[in-house]
Amino acid sequence: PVKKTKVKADPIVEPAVPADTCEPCDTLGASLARHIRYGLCRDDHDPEELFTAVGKSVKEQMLDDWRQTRIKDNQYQQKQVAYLSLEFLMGRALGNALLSLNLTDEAKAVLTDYATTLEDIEQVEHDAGLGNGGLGRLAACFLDSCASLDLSVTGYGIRYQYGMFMQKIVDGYQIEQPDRWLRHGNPWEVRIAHKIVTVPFFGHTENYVDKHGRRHHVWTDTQNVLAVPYDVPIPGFNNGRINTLRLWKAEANDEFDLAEFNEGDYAEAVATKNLAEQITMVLYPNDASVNGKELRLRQQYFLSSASLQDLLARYVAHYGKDFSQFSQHNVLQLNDTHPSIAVPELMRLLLDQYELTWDEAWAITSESMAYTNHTLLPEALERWSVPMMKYMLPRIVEIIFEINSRYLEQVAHHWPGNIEKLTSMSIIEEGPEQHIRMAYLAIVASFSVNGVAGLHTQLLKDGLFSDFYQLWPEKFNNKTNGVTPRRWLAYCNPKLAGLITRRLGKEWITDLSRLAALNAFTSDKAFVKEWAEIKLANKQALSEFVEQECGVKFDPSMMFDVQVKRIHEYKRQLLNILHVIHLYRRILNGDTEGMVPRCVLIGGKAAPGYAMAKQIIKLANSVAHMVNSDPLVTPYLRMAFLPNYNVSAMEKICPGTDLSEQISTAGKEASGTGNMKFMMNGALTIGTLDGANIEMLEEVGHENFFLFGLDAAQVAQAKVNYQPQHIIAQSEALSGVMSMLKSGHFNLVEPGIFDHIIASIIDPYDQWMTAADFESYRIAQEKVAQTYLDQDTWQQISIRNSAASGRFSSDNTIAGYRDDIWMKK
Ligand code: B1H
Repeated sequence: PVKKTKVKADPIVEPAVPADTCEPCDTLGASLARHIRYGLCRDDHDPEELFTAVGKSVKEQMLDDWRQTRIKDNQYQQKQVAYLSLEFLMGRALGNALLSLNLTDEAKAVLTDYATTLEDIEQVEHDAGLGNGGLGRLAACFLDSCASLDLSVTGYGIRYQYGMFMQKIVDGYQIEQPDRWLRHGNPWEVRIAHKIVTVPFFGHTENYVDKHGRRHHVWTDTQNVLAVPYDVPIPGFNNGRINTLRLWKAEANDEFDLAEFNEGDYAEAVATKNLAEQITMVLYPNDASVNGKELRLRQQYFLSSASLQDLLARYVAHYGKDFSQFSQHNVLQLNDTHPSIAVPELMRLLLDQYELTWDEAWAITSESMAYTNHTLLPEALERWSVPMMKYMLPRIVEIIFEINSRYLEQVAHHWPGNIEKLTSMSIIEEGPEQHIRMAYLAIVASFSVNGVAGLHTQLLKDGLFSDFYQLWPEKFNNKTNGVTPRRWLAYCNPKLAGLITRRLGKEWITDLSRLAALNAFTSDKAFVKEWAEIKLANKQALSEFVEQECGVKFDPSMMFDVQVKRIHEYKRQLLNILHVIHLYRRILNGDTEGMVPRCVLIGGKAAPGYAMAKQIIKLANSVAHMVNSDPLVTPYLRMAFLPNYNVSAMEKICPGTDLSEQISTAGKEASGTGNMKFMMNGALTIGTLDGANIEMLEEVGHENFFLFGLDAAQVAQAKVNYQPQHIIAQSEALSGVMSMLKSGHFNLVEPGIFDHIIASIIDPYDQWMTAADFESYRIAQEKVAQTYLDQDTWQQISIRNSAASGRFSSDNTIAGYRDDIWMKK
């Protein structure tokens, strides 16, 4: 059957009657009482149920504003932005929602009636871990900033049944467990059954010429999957705007295999429907590396198609089928190439469903797509096999080839006679099997291509995408990442936020540049004292958390030295561990002169298939074990590996950190965002000239930042003739560390388990150049210790770091996206 879904112009009707004539929403207290009395159906309830009732009550407080926001935005008074992302690492929502709605005090008061505290209820909420790390958390910070800046931005993502896996540590090894975050339901989401769309897969294409001589394409015999939207409210900060995060769930449609059905295989026929629902079952847990699995491509297409159909239906409801205005009113921001299959999908919908011409469709597509690149690492660049894609999405492949052939004409025009350019710049990579280069597809179709920090964007222009930069310099721009000051200061560090507000007023919460005024207080003794006391109290709280999670006692009088992020060789947790071993050796040798007692915390998840990252976790745990079990060592040094690092853990960690470790090999970390959270909360940074560190250093000044290591250019240089063995031989400290590692001191009962790690350090092809930066890191760490000994100076530098963090508010970043990309023209 030739399937051609009729496009129904579904006018968006918001019946005025109910909301305008019924009683206004209950107070939070009344609403909670109602949920507990009528929502739980029984009198005994566990903490999860109480949390659910609280969440539903808080959601109710948003419903009127949510509706008003939706009605207003359906008028297209401002440009509509769709932020497409395979990841939204939201974390917990309760505390943040209360802060945004200015309901925190009311909630605290209400909960006293239930013999509990807001804090206890907040801890019950399961993190929404729908992301891997920085890229997913950035999307979450952006949603907060967009709503707070009163921008009409909808996040489109996937409602994974299982988010980022839970990490357990057993005998020092990472064990992955499923994250059943929806087990107790999700009070924030609303299933919107009347906005379900259908996403096609498989089948084949046919084309024919009609009596007017027009060629038509049909993609037929498809297997269709339902995409069901679940909406989550995104409240702006105290401004009445409630934006939407629309997460798609895959469900089977009601088309059964009738033959099977009638042959009596009823159960079999129904069971095959599970295949459809697999699409949104689980988040792929690879950070900064691709997983070429077919199911991942299905997720990407599912998200892209559902979101575009949604967007187009909404547009048609308001403007009818005149798409000439589309790009004036809509923009799609692609969070890396993961949703870049939206490019040919938008073409397909415009060509095949709405019957536009190629030129019309291409004008619309290329004027509405914008692409953000998040990494230069070759292992993270997506390439999809053409045969696989042909089988799964035949019509999409036809469109990609057509885009490519038209685009290559431009390349040929720009570089006449240069066949090599045609090959190297083609969207299709030739080889034993053809592949689609998704980044090239995204660049060709986008009017904006941005990197996520100054250095990163420069490296894109000079290296990875230099040909494209020559062809279309105007497309390229930088948008340095940021983090939301609501969650990452106001909410997670109430003590420090309170002090800042008492001195500066509360405007900093929506204008973080105001923190610069803190510099004036560095000579105010009482202020500095209070600043230090707050850090100490936060360290006390963090030490309780560490003891509970790791069973290791961190003494708040010691320096808290923290590295939490995904485990990856380029992030060089290994360098940190080598330094711990160095300190450990010094203590064993009685060389404790000038040493500052420190507690080193490392946390992060390794991709389940990343063997080296998993060995690094084991090494961290083994070293921690040796350090912590020697009473001669623990007065000077303690170490813990924190299991299951996630958003809510960071909310406890960053307020209590003295020293933030941002020690990636220069040129490898596109931006980093944890670095900014620590800085806002007054941590000092030890770091390389990489990613956004460079801009942090620019803001705070060299005297307030512990810089070390090769820069990106030097890394490229040093690679040519890298001799780690030689470097090790020249460093007494590193030689000592290496011999201790080799001696098996940390793996007495498991001989050989660290051989790969040792080999990687002495490998002349070690891309991450751990040995090259060791000495300079060690010296920078000595400077850290010296500085820490003078607590007055340390606290002043801490204040200066907070004061200089204003630029790294995601409000600032989003203002840039708004002005330079979304509202351009
Ligand atoms: C970042 C990723 C990423 N860059 C592939 N790339 C993924 C790549 O599931 N996958 O296939 C998942 C994630 N993530 C990070 O983005 C960068 O490493 C950080 O430096 C940066 O701060 C962050 C946000 O821009």
